[in-house]
Amino acid sequence: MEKSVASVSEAMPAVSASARQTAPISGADQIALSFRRHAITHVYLFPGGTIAPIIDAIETRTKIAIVCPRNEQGAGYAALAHARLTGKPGVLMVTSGPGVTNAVTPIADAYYDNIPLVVLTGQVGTGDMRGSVPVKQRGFQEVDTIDLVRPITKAAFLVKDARDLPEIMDRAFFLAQFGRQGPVVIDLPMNVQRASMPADAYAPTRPRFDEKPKASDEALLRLAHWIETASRPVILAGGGVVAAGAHGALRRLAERRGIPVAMSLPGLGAMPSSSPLSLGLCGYAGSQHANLAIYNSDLLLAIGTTLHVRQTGSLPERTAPKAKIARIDLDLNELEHSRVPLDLAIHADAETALGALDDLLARPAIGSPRTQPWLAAIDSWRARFPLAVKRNSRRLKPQEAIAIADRAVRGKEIIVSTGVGQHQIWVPRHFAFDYPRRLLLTSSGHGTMGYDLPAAIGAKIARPKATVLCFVGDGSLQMNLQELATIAELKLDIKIIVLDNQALSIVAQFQRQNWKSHPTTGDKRNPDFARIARAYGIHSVTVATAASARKAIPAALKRRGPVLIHCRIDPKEELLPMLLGGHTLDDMSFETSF
Ligand SMILES: Cc1ncc(C[n+]2csc(CCOP(=O)(O)OP(=O)(O)O)c2C)c(N)n1
Repeated sequence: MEKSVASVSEAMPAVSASARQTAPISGADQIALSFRRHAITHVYLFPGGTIAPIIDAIETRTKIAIVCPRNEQGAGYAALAHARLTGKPGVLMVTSGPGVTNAVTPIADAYYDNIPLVVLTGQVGTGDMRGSVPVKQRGFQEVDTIDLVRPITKAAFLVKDARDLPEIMDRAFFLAQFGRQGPVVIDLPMNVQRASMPADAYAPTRPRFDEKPKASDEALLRLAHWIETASRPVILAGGGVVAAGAHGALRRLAERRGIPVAMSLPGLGAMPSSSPLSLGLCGYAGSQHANLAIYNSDLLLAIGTTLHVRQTGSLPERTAPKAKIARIDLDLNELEHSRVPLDLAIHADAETALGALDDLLARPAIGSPRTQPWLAAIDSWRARFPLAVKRNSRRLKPQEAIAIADRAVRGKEIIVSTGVGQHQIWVPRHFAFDYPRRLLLTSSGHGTMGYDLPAAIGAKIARPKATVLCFVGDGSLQMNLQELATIAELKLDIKIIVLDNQALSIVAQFQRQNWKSHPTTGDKRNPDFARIARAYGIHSVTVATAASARKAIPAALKRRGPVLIHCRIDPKEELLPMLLGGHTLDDMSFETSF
């Protein structure tokens, strides 16, 4: 990591009182100053001419660490992971034109998964911008950044006058963190970065974080009554529970009232996998017992979750047909436009609402007897529809590789990142999560292959002491394979477990299920990933059977430094059960499509 750290002393001209009146500073220096105001320790960037002034200001006049992956997407996902793990906005910097277009995907991820991110984009000088003239381009590498990112950001600013910079920077940091978190883009023309201005022209005012919305007493009372009288309650916990730090309040509620908890992908770990009340992942790739519980519930309480198609299936009105449905969310728009019809909408952040609810509820003994028959019914479904691995070939099963890794790292602080595909779902099914000791980083709303490796990089930089595991499919790995170079260069102790089925397998399965045809685009002849890792200077091993995996995976995970474990898994293993389109949650498919 040392290589990327700018270690020159922090001699910002603007902070010296004597220099204040006299020495003007540049727009780029103003940006570095605002990083300091917001206690930014790391910026993730890929360089280019139009952000060179800011890079110079950071490198030569601050102690901020610059992390420079191998392309903008890599920098973006690393910044997202850093933000998730520190709770503070990640900072991404990219150059104009191709730098911006490469960054669009991680910006979209930040938007859909509510991750605070401040993105500084270089831009050609204001005199070179095409403005409203009907030509494609005036400046070299000019692109309409603001128009490109507007629908996937909380706000996007084009700064035309350097004197506006400090205030816009403060607003960006405020907006990224306030309410439902997300990305903010600041587009910075070259001449604005280079303009000089008086250092003392800006007196920062501390933006006041507006109070969190507070649930109405009446709504909470109604919900408390429903909880006290329900016989078959289920909680569906989403990313909002994790983001609000409401996992403690959620666990108290579930344990005191004996309420089982199903989770969305971003909500995983809100209830520990080891708890008998955890139903794990629900929805299209959840378990049949979690989905049966939701479907048969008489009270469904959805907290901090969008209830989108991946959680409910394609028939939202029939998600929980026998239940009263209550929903707690920070985002009023989500409540007003809920996909699933609601009986009660509570506009509040998860922690505040659950705290207030706790005060209202009477205190029964742990594991309320009222729900005992319901928990027993769920347990019988759990036994009837296990997420077991079928031993039908000698080949290593992906589920086994994941379970072996899970056991090998018990007792440690674990951060797991994944790509997108079957492996992204096998991980929650076979690896135990328990937020914040064992947490999952994955691209949920945007579902982006290639999130895996760079997210692991940001995670290891943000939490150097944690064990970072990256479970990645062969397809996802190749989206940002170049980031092996960043891992090797920064000597990041990341363990990469490649679940190689020689296919873009989840899409191939989808094609077979729906069109009964052989999906040739899904078949991939892969390189030897272990040799590729070695070429980057990363230790690697290959396993192809369960017996070899049981020895080699724990041994490889014990090594210090980066390791790539190439698991050649059974290419015929499918993601089952799965909820198909047009089916309700009680009716998952268990049938192979081969
Ligand atoms: C950037 C991007 N392009 C395309 C897709 C569509 N897609 C989703 S999963 C997938 C295949 C993933 O393959 P792999 O990483 O090998 O995972 P597997 O399903 O084999 O576990 C594809 C093509 C996507 N999610 N992201």
